[in-house]
Amino acid sequence: MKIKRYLARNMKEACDLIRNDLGPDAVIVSSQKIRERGIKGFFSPRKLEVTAAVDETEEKESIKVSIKPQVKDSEDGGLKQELWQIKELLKKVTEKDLALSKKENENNDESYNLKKLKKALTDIEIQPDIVEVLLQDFKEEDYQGEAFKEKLLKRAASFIKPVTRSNQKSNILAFVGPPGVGKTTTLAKLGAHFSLFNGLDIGLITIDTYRIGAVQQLQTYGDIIGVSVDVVMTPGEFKRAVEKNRKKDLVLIDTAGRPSKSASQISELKVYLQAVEPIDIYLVLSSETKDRDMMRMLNDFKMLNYSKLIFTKIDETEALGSILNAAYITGLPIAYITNGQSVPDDIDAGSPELLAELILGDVV
Ligand SMILES: Nc1nc2c(ncn2[C@@H]2O[C@H](COP(=O)(O)OP(=O)(O)OP(=O)(O)O)[C@@H](O)[C@H]2O)c(=O)[nH]1
Ligand SMILES: [Mg+2]
Repeated sequence: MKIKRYLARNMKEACDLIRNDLGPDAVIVSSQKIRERGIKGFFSPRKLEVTAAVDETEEKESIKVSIKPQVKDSEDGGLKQELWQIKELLKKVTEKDLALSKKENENNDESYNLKKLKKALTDIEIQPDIVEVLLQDFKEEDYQGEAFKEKLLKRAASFIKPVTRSNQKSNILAFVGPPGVGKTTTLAKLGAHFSLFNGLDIGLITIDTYRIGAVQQLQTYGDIIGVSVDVVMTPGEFKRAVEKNRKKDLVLIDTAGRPSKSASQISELKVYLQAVEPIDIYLVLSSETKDRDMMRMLNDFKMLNYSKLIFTKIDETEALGSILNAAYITGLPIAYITNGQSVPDDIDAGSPELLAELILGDVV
């Protein structure tokens, strides 16, 4: 076997060279484009390097045109040869391989549905770990349709604890939380409901002498409901005001908004609230709050021993997942949700089923 390397500008020129040199029996073993060595090669066009071989023992007549099938006397002959090899390889793909790849595609479709669902759930700010628990034990084929929706809503509702007689500690309720979340408005909505519609005897107390206009704000609501408001400046006054109102059906206590990062301001409030026992403390949070901040607030207000949650402003956001996170992580009941500024209308009891529908209704 004689093997030789040729440099040419194109395949036609290479074939001519090979035919002239090795004769018509030669076959091309390989071909590649290269640059000639040295500075001259760097600046000149790339050349074609072709390796050809001829078996000197074979009868010349029998393999006359063995060069021909591999190159068609043109520069793209090498490419055509490669295409032919690829075609041959493709032919070797068996039925089994095809069936396998079809199955793989189907699986990808399924996980695509699951991915889409998970993304939709995390987009409304449900934490990824809670999404996993939410979808636990569902089957791939379940991820769509009415039956799935029903099951998912049921599962989400099971994460939310309802308010029951057994978890109502007291008829004295204090509303605490960060500034501006809607504590006073929510208190007024409840006061008006229980007083005007349920005929209960209501007491109103405020320990918010911090913000200008806060007392006046509650006073206005008190006038509408038809009850006076006790304004207290010290823990001692607070205790006495509660004692004075204790016989009432319901005593609602307004507090100054405390920034959750300010442990000292929350501690000040704690001194007041500790003066009264038993007391049910409701942490009021705005559902507009980012989940990460919401988690921090739940933590920062822990020192007040709140036992129920209220979420306001659900009319202001489409991503209500953090409500589900809060319910799941704290295990505390969601007493109320509010959905507007109108007193007393825009408030609802936070029933688990209603909340599940509100949170997930648009996703599934
Ligand atoms: N859109 C909407 N606005 C609300 C809701 N609840 C309260 N607000 C508005 O939120 C603003 C603040 O409400 P407040 O009740 O004064 O809030 P707060 O928590 O008592 O505020 P501070 O006492 O200053 O901490 C007011 O403009 C309310 O009308 C609600 O559910 N939806
Ligand atoms: Mg207020």
